[in-house]
Amino acid sequence: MARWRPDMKEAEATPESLWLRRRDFLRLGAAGALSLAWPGRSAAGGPVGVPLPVAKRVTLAGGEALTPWDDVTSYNNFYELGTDKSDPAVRAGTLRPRPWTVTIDGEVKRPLTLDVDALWKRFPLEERTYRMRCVEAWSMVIPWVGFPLGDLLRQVEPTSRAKFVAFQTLHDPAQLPGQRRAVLEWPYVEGLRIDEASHPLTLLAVGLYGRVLPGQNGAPLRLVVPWKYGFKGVKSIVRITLTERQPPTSWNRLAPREYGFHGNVNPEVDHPRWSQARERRIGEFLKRKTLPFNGYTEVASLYAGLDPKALY
Ligand SMILES: Nc1nc2c(c(=O)[nH]1)N[C@H]1C(S)=C(S)[C@@H](COP(=O)(O)O)O[C@H]1N2
Ligand SMILES: [Mo]
Repeated sequence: MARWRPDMKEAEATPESLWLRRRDFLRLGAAGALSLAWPGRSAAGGPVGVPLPVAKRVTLAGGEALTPWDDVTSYNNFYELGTDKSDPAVRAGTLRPRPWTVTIDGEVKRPLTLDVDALWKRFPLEERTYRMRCVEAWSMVIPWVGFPLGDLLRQVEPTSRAKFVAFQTLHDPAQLPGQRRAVLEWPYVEGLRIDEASHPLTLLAVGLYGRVLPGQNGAPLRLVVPWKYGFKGVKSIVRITLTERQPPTSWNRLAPREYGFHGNVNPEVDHPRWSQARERRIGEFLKRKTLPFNGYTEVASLYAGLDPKALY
């Protein structure tokens, strides 16, 4: 099978599963047809890849300018594809995000195992433009395409014992050669409390800029939690497990003094080795102030009574 590239023509990529069929157009109506036309501007450096049917657009970044496609897809953290920011874009060709199976299991009444394209087709896709803040004090504004994780959780019907949601990245050193080195314990794992996972801002993303996710950004399915540091946004997910106990998380396991379970953006709590008060927006020269919860203060009620240090 040909190596999967984000700029593949529909006909070269996994057939059928990625094609927009006539009934998708009919279901989506005018909004769907418009969204297909929109990302089609193919100016140099613009979005490439298979278009996704976006049913709705929501901008939640206070009118701040989008980070260009080129930056979003060439300055990445994805240690399974190398530890330099430029590595993932160069090496993403080893990752084969189609076909791809995702399992949702654990404390649920209706566990699911299905193809990733069958999964997203259960939900109307939304474009959500979010500020994203990495723990390393850089940030971007990214138009993700995905659906609320809460919508999926409702379909699998959590049991009364479900308190947390655990996520797992693919473990396959042939596709993710960085897993041959023990920089982290593999596979990469992350977790949320179930109330965080069900919050309407929490997305499972399958695309950005209207196109399918490139490998370096966590194809075919990744988590996006805009009020938390970027490390919570686990990429290339194969399994989502609802649990009674708090699951282990990769960066917390490696350096518990530096990375908490919550990972909420908090300008007042410094990382032990640097300040979190300011950030460099990729593409800008002067640093800007970091906002509490990355500006998404509507989530503060989730943490009432919790020590702000524990937020990190
Ligand atoms: N599997 C996996 N997921 C991961 C990482 C990683 O190394 N491996 N890095 C995290 C970190 S630290 C950040 S900042 C974001 C970066 O996402 P982006 O490259 O799409 O901007 O991915 C997160 N998800
Ligand atoms: Mo990060």
